[in-house]
Amino acid sequence: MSVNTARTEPPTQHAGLRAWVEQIASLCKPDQVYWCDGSQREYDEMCELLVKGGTFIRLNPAKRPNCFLARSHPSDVARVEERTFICSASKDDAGPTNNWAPPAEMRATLKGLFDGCMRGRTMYVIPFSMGPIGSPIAKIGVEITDSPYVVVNMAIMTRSGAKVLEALGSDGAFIPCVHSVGAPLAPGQQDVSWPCEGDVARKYIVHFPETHQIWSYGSGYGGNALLGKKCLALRIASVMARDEGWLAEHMLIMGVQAPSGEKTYLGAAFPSACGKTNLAMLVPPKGFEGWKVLTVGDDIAWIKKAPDGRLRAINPESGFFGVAPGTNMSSNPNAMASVKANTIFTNVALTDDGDVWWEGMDGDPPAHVIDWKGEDWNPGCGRPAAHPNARFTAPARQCPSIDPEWENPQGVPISAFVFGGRRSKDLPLVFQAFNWAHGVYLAATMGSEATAAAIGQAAMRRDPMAMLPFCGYNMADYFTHWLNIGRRVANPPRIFRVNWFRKDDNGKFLWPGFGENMRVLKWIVDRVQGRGFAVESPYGWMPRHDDIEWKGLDFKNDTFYELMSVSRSAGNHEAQQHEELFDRFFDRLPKEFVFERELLRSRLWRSPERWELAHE
Ligand code: TSX
Ligand code: MN
Repeated sequence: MSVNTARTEPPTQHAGLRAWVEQIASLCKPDQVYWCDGSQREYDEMCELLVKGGTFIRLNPAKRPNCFLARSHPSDVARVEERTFICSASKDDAGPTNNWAPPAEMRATLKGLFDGCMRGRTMYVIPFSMGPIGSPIAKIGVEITDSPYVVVNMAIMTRSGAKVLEALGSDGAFIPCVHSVGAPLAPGQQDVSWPCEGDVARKYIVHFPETHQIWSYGSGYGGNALLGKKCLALRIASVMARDEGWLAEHMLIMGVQAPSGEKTYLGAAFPSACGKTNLAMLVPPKGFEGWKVLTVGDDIAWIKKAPDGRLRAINPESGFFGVAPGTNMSSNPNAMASVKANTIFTNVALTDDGDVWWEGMDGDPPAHVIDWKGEDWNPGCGRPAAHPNARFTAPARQCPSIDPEWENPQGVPISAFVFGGRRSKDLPLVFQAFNWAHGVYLAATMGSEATAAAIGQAAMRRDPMAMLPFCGYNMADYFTHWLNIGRRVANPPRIFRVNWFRKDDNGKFLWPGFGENMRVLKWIVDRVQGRGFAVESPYGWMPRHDDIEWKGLDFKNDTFYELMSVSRSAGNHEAQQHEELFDRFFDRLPKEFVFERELLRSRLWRSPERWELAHE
């Protein structure tokens, strides 16, 4: 591999940055150092380099212009939560939901692993901004990596290169991120198409929350390697947000525009496999002519109090790193349009005409493809063609529903927070919290069912605010921080819970979901704007059938009441589970949560076994 040697000299006068890069280079011992400038020319050269090295396959330019396919090592296909560490000085500051190791011990381990880990490779320096450059909410990071795959993905997912160095100046603050695939090359040793550490016990995704440092070793995939995303924008940013009085959340940001032109922005958090990207890019259904959903972000929101006292949010990313399987023209036409060009596909299937394919794409499966492992595949062979966690990396600006305001450095004003999980029973389609503290409780008790493949049974996983794998400190303190935020802002956003996934007794989905979710969004917007009607239920404020816009959909009264019903025994079981969830935080848990749980029990006590909305 050869790169332009002109870029081995540091193109910055920032003494701290230059010293840090020198220090990492002397530890990792790469063949050369390359400072990324973030130009299109550099991106094109790097992709060409990846094609020559066998990591990338250029897709058919007539079908997917400027698109590439990468196949990872079969052992390196997802984030490694069991190897993710929060190394705070005190174990209690990481909390019971994070892996913890003593910082000094971990630093010694990392020193050993990184010593000489880039031999035979180029060390790339990527200055990047999370958020529009110069935004008062944005932060600058610098990722050092030995993976050119990371360089080109970071070029899509973040604003990176020379313009970031310029913003950093000679003494600006940056978050240092060190990444290595952990596969040094001996002199003359042939590289492989996806170098990584094969032994999962030697992979490390490490965060030092007190010093804002990130070290990642052994994996080249997604959140393990693109350190601006989960590591910086969530785990480290959540710590900075606690200390500086803002929120770093695992949320999509969307605008709902009414025919009148009125625009209402929401932040929404869902655990994985709930269709967050689909919601962010929703296409309004029949009956909603003149309405628009506008996408600001699909994964992460940084939310800060503006000078007027209201909360405003930015999307710190500039691309989508979305799950490909299940994405099609009916589930998400805007995502399909976003990946038409200039996109990197990872672990999807390659068609005979040089295009991509995955399970759940429109139309019949092709008669033959090369699967994500590089092997021949046909519809009857019994294996998936794309890995279930196969991804696309696409520029956000290519999304047809992207909001004209998506790069506003001041962010967009947030009027509501929506939290939702995948719950096949007991939880209604939508309800609104009685107040901020109740809403924080609803968010913290969110959970989702993941099918345990072995028994085909749904197992509930609580995932407070969808932040369980992403909070860089003790989650009890995180709940307290949320409670505090509500006291500090003017007009705190209203808080809602949704559940698109409730099933009837025959196992059939009660709610059509997808574009039809617009009807729920409209009720949320009406509530926020002070014109929506609701009744009180044990869980929160709920719409009656008449309070939802049904134009264009024939949705029966009785089905709606089944979808919205609350069972007292199920509610009590739920409250019991909340208690078990929160017990592990001991006395660090905010007292409000104990009282919210007892208030829930009191409301259930006063309700009939099966609480139903009054039929009109
Ligand atoms: O993304 C989904 N959303 C949100 C869309 C804006 N999915 C896919 C989840 C996997 C990522 C959904 N699946 C949604 C949903 O609202 N709802 C469902 C469940 C469902 C699936 C199929 C049907 C209905 C509901 N089909 C028919 O009714 C014909
Ligand atoms: Mn995510």
